[in-house]
Amino acid sequence: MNATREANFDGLVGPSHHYGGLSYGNVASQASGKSASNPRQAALQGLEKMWALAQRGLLQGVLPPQARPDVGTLRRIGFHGSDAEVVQQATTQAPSLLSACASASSMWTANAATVSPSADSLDGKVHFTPANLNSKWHRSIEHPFTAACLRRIFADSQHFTHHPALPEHPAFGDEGAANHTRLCSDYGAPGVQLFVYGRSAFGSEALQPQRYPARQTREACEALVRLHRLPESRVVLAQQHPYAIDAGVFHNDVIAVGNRKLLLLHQHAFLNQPEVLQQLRQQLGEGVLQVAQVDEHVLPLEDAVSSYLFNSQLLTLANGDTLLVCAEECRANPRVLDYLNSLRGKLLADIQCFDLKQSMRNGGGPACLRLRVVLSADEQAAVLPGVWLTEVLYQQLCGWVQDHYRDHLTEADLADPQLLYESHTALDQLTQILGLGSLYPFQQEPT
Ligand code: SUG
Repeated sequence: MNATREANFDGLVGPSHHYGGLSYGNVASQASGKSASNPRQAALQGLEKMWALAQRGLLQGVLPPQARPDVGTLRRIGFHGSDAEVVQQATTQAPSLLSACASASSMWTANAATVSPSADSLDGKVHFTPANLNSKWHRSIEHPFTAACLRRIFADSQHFTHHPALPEHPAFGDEGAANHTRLCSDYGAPGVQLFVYGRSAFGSEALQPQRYPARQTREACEALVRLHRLPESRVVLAQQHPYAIDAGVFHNDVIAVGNRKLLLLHQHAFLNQPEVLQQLRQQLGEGVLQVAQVDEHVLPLEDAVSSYLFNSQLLTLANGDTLLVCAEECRANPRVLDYLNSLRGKLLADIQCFDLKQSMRNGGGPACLRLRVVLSADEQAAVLPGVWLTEVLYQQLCGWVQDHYRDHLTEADLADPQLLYESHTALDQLTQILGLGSLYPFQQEPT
């Protein structure tokens, strides 16, 4: 029996979850901007998905939210005094900066890092590189905590290698696993890693997006391949289709999802798509890759973006069957539903839908909420045990959310220093629940 499995580490939604309209090019974030959110419901929706998947026998982990508002960053840009004074000054002088520093965006852990399994790396280690996320300021402040958190959870240097985030310059724009797909015949066997970029910093793509920014660069992908010690013969680099970016596909995981041998994607996922697919087929070996391509006339890009079909999770159940986990929005769209029903019983053994509206309204579907980490049995045993979702932990976390989270939050509420204190109290308790030890800056310095 092969004990190597894929674990999904979902981000717990933080207490300051709100709609800041912060992500230009992410149509849901732009459309929801300034409306009221419900952080409690958001966190519970995420936990419900995690627990449902754990109950299906999948390896499910939890990653903690970041401390927000990020008073350290607000101090770095000149606000000063006590935490309450910092928040108060930012409220009056620069409310949009306060909103950015209060974003709960670390919940989308598909953007936390790029992870390569040990079966693929030449040195036999699991490699982690936190994403610098430098295309959006509110996300560019995530990586220092992400790095600390991943180092704490995957601490054993015999198995895990941690790299710092790539240089913080647009030339190395890196959005993490959202633009990275690993395909393989079996989790424990060497796989092929597909890295997707939207632009080259030093090259010149003939075709570029015209409307929305391309977040990931080719240079970042190449750096990750080198850092993670991946053999060139098992790596494919592909340019995301500029039309897709302009239609609101700001990450590749909004237009393609792959797991093991199966790649589900839209016709306009990549530029030169037939060549990309041919390269993948060649590298994986004859007859391994199964491609389910959805053409524009079956499912226009607009429906793909509004339903987030391709932001589904493809998961392998214990009996080898494939489960597709999608957002409720897929069931509500007749074209998507027809398409999904056509796959049921063929490529997909089962389909499970979740209500993730709180996250979806900021452009985060099921796959955005999780970071995949393929782990051998020894590597699984080396993970900090408190982050694995058990029934006890699930109940504890639901109670913790009920105790500490508000059920209504607008941008105006970010001005309330009480929100920051509530959040610190909650996160302090969370580190105890998960057995993380002191991890947050507010736990280390007097405030
Ligand atoms: O980076 N939204 C996130 C959504 C990330 C989704 N992740 C993946 N596709 N993997 C983003 O655009 C919106 C925050 C706001 O507007 O309040 C935001 O950051």
